[in-house]
Amino acid sequence: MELGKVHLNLKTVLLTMMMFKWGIFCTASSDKCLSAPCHNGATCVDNMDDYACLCAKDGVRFMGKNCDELYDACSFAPCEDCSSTPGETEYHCICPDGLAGDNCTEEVDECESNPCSEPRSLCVDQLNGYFCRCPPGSEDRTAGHT
Ligand SMILES: [Ca+2]
Repeated sequence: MELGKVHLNLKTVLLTMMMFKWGIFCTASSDKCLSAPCHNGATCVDNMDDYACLCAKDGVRFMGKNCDELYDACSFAPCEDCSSTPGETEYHCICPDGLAGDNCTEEVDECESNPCSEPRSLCVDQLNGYFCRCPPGSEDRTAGHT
């Protein structure tokens, strides 16, 4: 009784192994890469029931599921006004007035050029501008309120 059970289990294991070997348990979709869906030198990676294309990283760059669209760096850029050359990874943000930096995140210091003069010598930086005021403790003699 005990011996027969072990024998049956061994047969089941062997049969299962053979079925894998014959490809009975393999799904037809496991060879998605055979049709070479990836373009422009991309590498195809088989998933369970799909494929993924790893686009080539040298030369002209591509994107999209099949790496058949020219890379658009601006679609990943954090700025609204952007320019780029299709196929290249660099982008250029066109910043609104008063902002600067690669991603337009830096505020321009309009006071940097020391635009204020006596008596309103204190420059106060604003977004896209500045104003001049008197230093604390001094009187504004040009304001006309005497
Ligand atoms: Ca500013």
